[in-house]
Amino acid sequence: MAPKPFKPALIVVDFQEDFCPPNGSLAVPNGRDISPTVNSLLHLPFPLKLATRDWHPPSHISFSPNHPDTSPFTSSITIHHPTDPSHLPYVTTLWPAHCVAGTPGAQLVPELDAARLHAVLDKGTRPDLEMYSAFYDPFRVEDTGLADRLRALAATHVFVVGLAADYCVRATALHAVQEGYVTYIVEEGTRPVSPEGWPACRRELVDGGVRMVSFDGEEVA
Ligand code: VGL
Ligand code: ZN
Repeated sequence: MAPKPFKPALIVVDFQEDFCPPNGSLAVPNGRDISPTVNSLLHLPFPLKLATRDWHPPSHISFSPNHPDTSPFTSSITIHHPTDPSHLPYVTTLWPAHCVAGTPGAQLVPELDAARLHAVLDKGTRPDLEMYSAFYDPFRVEDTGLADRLRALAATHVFVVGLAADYCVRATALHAVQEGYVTYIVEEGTRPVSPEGWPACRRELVDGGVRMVSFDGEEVA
């Protein structure tokens, strides 16, 4: 059988004000520095270029202030399936309030060349679920439609960049592998919340089938 034609998709995850210094409520160290790499990739002829936004209601379950006697970054919470108790619950970290739908902190950063995107997908819109992946939450209750879009395109390869490397980029890349795509994270196009933990996380991603690559193309102005 002839090999499938090369159809790469680019996914820019959560490149939003709240994940960037200096004012983001959940600023990723040096998060804004990914913009030259992300924009260079956006200038390449990917047949599909998408961005996601973390887009939470104020009551979101991942916000530490919504849970008495908890602290962001160190406390965690158990999340149950909204209707079906046969699903295994999952434990997840609590964060400062961030990316509240419609607020300045939830906007895509102005450095991002958003005019080159085909679409922006919102995620984490339900108050009762955490959702790191650009595809779906761990129970697959909330689905952005990304998997359907990739199938409709007959995509073969998925390139992931954005914030944060160790949370939403990680989860998105692992789901892309599971969905059957040859999956890359372009390293200069992402930054982790926790630089200390990144080497171990990076190894885990490689072991999970994600290809870590470096971008050495020209930077765009
Ligand atoms: C993210 C923590 C909480 C991310 C989103 O985009 O990586 N991290 N919500
Ligand atoms: Zn979030």
